Amino acid sequence: AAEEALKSTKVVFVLGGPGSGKGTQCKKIVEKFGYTHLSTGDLLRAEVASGSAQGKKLTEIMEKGELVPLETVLMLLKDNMIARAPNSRGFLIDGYPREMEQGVRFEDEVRESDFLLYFNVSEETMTSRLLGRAQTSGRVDDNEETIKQRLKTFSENKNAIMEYYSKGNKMEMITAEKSVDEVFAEVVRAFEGRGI
Ligand code: B4P
Repeated sequence: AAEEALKSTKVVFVLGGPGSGKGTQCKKIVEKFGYTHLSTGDLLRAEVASGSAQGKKLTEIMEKGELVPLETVLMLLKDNMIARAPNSRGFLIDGYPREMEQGVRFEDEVRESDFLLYFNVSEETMTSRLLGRAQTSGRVDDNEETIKQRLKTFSENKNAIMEYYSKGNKMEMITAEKSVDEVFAEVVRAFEGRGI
């Protein structure tokens, strides 16, 4: 029944480079539209915090700014979606797909996405936001060296992903350079334009 519930829900992918404001905007979307927010980064950090053997491997990968294996992320997502589907009117899948193959596998094994929200912002802005957050976040990946690598990983994958979703008329591009509230106004327009 839970797997059935997934079929009738909505799925919005939320993508952007590290520090583009994905997590920040998702919190606001939840307040306004009541969606269920699942951040793959948060799910992975929770796995790390659980102290499992798998968690240790994940830390090493995240410290290097690389992508963790697709199977790991997809399984975490799927389990969480099934658990929460009965009480959800739709899902915001934040930080996913980070490589083309993640999107393809998700749509095969879970369900089709409704659209992809893409936060477009310059590398300079992303770097300065992440360095700002580094002062208080305690995250192993918020340091200059890892930020460089995260930006590189992102730029290697983004074109294929954007091309795929824009071809299917499924991409909503948001200019994310401005303040949190100004960016959110654009996000609201995108959601309303999609009839949500
Ligand atoms: P994430 O947790 O997704 O980290 P992130 O890209 O930095 O995004 P986050 O949502 O936290 O930050 P935001 O931009 O909102 O990923 C971490 C790592 O996990 C990855 O490197 C990878 O190793 C692994 N991973 C995650 N998903 C994966 C997947 N699908 N497959 C494989 N591996 C995966 O905010 C950043 C800062 O900017 C904040 O301090 C915020 O306050 C500030 N900010 C936001 N909007 C602003 C604005 N408009 N103006 C000024 N500041 C703003």
